[in-house]
Amino acid sequence: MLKTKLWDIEFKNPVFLAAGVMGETGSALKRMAKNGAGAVCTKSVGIEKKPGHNNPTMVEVEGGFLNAMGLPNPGADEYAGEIERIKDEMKRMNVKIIGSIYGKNDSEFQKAAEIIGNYVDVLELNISCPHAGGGYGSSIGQDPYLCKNVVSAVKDVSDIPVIAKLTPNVTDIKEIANAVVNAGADGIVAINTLGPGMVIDIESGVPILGNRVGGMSGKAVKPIAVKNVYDICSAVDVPVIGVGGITTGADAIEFMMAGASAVQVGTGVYYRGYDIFQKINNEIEEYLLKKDLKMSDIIGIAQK
Ligand code: RRO
Repeated sequence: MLKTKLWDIEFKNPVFLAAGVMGETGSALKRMAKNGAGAVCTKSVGIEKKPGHNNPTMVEVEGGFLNAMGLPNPGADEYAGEIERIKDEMKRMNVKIIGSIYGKNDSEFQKAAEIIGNYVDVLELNISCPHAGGGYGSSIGQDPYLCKNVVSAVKDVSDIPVIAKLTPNVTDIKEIANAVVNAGADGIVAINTLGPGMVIDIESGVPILGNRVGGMSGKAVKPIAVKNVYDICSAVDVPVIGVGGITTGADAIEFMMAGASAVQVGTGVYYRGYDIFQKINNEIEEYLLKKDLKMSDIIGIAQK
């Protein structure tokens, strides 16, 4: 009932692990797979090892979390080894792997794609981190010209689906969606975290995050994510994966009604535990059974 075909890949269900949460090691990915995710996405990986920002890298706020992890990762070559170790078991469980990659220019994205692309089912381009600095992240995702160049550079060296993860911190999300799709993106993931924002400790007067500012995730960003997905789906004709504050089956259904073909869960893992994937799948199934509907009946109905 929950089987979802995107491109020529069949996913056992449409509830995936989002980039950045529980994705720093192969064993963490495997754990999410065992808890019912239809696919798991790696932490964003670049061509070189990066230590990330100083602690604290995450702080809870009303309605969500603010994070500035700072792209910590062991580099593409070493991360490829992490995936290699879990590959067979993921196949046995029928859970697909999405490799999230980042870079500061076309050639860095291309190199990361050439390495990670050999180990995963789908490549997700992170052009949207709101606090990455150094030419990474949303400085690419806010500029349609840079978006187009990164996507076409990666498409030139890839024979698996390439999807772009977009930032909500733009004036015209449809313009960005059109730019990545015209450059050959096979799908879109929306949204990355909102902001950046800041939380200040009023005893010391010092911003709490080590990086001072960070991206907002969790329940409070959900309406913004739903609207972005809705707008993107009205502008382009590729599969869209919705992400941003999804905690329940009802949340996932809302994204599907906006037009998403699948969803990703990140911060929700902190609210409902590792088995959130199984829980959301059960809740979607209960809804569909109760209403006597199929998933294809609800995808995009809010567009009508
Ligand atoms: O590592 C991070 O700080 C981070 C990344 Br790469 C991202 O894309 N989004 C986010 O909120 N944090």
